[in-house]
Amino acid sequence: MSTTFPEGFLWGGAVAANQLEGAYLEGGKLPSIQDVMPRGIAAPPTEEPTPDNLKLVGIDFYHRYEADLDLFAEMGFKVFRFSIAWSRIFPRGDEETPNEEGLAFYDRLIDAVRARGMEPLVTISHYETPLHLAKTYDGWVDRRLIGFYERYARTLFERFGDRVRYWLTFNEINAVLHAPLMSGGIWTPKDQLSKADLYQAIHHELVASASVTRIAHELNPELKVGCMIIAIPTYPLSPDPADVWAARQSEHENYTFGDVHCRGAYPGYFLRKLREEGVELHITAEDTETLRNTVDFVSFSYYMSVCATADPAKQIKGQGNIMGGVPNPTLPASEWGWQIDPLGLRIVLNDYWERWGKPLFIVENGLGARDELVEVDGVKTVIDDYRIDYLRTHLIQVREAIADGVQLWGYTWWGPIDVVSASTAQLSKRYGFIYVDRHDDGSGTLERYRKKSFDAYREIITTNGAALG
Ligand code: BGP
Repeated sequence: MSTTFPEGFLWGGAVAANQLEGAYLEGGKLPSIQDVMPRGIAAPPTEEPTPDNLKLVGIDFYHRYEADLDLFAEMGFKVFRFSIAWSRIFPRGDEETPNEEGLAFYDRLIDAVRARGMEPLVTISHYETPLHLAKTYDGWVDRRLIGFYERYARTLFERFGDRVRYWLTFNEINAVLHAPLMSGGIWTPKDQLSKADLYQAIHHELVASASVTRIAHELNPELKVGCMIIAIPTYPLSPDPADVWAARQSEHENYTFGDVHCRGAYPGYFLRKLREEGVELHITAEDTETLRNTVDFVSFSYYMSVCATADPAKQIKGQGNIMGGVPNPTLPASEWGWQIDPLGLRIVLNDYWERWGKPLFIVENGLGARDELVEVDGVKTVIDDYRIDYLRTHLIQVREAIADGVQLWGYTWWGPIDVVSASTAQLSKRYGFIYVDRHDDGSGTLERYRKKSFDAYREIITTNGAALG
């Protein structure tokens, strides 16, 4: 069967500053929340950065990006998604003027990306709120974050808007429901955080997202601004209508974010939930007006699906899955308990397209696995057939969805080079087509090696998907 990927489809890879740059205090940068999260979301943060935190060095992308971009170009990337570390631009977050050294670093990075024929796709905030904003303001619980974020985003649009067309406002914005510190910079421990504060923080982020969408369009109508959500299709555990409704309610939790971004107002089911939980959000008339600035496209990450049930006896939480949900008895799982469901990606693509009618962009998809570096004909590599299989089976479903009529702009694999994991802060949870010699104990040379999947992805890209067969 011949390829059905459209001409100009944006193939590529995605990373986040805090997971690969390292250089956590260079160029005027101050710590972000990630620099005090040595165990990811598996343990509370530390007061100060500690040497066991792998993110302080990352994979040293800050100093090695030229060579890494060469490898991405060798695979044929048409797009490279990365984030800008807020704490490089506004080190504390609440300054009046940006840090020129930070801006200059991203000038160089963006130019290097474009020089290799790749389109930059920039995440403005990817789980890396400046630490000062978290500790002093309790992150997005405080309304003043809207103003700080607007200033930060405007600075980026003004500086880079001539070279960066695609922007994402918040990585996986719905993750704040489950990981308030990582996602919302909220310093109050999760078990002490009130529903009212959590929803108020969500409201502030949604207003900020809409506001900078407007700013971007005012500055340059050519800019394309998207939201970014975790797509996690939720299936009923049984055909019992009560389970079907439980699944729908869980989908609603995540739909809320896309509904506001695409329709410009809160959906009725969310307002009902607030009423029932006794939460009264502080929404100004100006907020309501601002929310009307809807996004140009919807981007999402997709790793797995889950199930839901109304039966309390069957409410088992899947291992390693940050969004909760009951494991699906019909699916295999990764070593970290993330269930593998290629068809779920076709389901999500159809669902989002039908629901919102906006162009879609898959900005994360991938498999975290333990890899073994071996030598084949004198060359060090990893025989990662499991990763190739994940890639191929998911892309085949993407192709099906495109044939179903879904408008999809592109696909960026998560972590095309091994990076530090967001949820566990390990390096042993590898996603890359490129192996990085660095380990959980901090040892390693940081050398890079092409895995078997490197060639597989290159072939898929260079044939615009025809190599999928
Ligand atoms: C998403 C994040 C990424 C990334 C990915 C894989 O939730 O946006 O930052 O890390 O998941 O997750 P992990 O690194 O926890 O395996």
